[in-house]
Amino acid sequence: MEYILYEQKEQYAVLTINREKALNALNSQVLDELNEALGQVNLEEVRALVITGAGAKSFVAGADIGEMSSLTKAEGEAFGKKGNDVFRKIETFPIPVIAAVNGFALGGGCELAMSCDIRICSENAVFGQPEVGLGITPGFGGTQRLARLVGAGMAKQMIYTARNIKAPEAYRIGLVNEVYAAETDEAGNVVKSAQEVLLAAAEKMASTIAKNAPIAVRNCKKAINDGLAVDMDKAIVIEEKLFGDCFETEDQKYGMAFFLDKNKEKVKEAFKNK
Ligand code: DAK
Repeated sequence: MEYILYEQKEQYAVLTINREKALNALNSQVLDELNEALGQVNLEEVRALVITGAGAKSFVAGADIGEMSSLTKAEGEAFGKKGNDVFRKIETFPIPVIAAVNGFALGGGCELAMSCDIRICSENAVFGQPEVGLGITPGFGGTQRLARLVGAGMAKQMIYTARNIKAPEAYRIGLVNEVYAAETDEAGNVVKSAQEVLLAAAEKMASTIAKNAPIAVRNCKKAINDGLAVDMDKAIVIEEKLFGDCFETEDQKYGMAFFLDKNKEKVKEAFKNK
């Protein structure tokens, strides 16, 4: 693939959008390759996925404006569907997906981050939905996911004004869970860039998730996503079913046996090859 780097690191993987010259803007090829790369994730082994952008300047600076500029209505709709399909694939991906936002996350870039389960960012990150300034509406789910994440009032303000926000404001409104700064020594020299600190944190989170029972983690993602789409009476039923689904699995038997049995080594040994 030309624009996607993918590295599996034991039980988690890092997917990098690698089109640094254009600040990782999403053209059709990037979207196609992203779709293909997701299809190739080994879900037998990988339990959490980190998505980031190449370089320290940009996560994804949006959909490719050059490519979009000459689209007809029909082509625009097809392009929107391509993006929506791949973002929805991320949102409903069986395992948790963490967006490590290392710089600009504008338009389609902000929308890509919002289709992930969790967003963390570097101190130089910038978020925004600048589409109305370009004569279009956010087309990859921005009007829907931003409103759900930060509330309708704040989403409307960001979308109508097309104003970009920096990392501290994104943190304040709940668009990101954490902001990471560069590490400096006593003299103030940078010993680790914010991007390095961010990626290390994203990988640590992915690895922590990967240590937990995989069926339970997957079912939690599904319960939260599916439950949010319906009213509470239906949501509780969704939770009940996914809760019940965990029973009789090796994960559940091991997790509970490990807690209950005083002889932890015996339990580990008994479940070693399961
Ligand atoms: N598309 C294409 N190229 C881009 C790009 C983009 N979104 N963003 C940056 N680049 C390219 C620049 O053209 C430049 O290329 P060269 O001139 O070097 O060839 C290179 O990346 C470096 O960018 P700059 O020279 O501009 O770098 P600066 O540091 O000066 O500025 C910036 C960085 C991020 C502030 C600036 O590049 C910028 O404003 N970029 C555009 C950001 C933006 O407006 N993004 C939103 C795009 S709209 C839909 C589906 C989806 C969408 C809409 C509808 N349908 C339903 C059909 C989504 C829309 C969007 O995402």
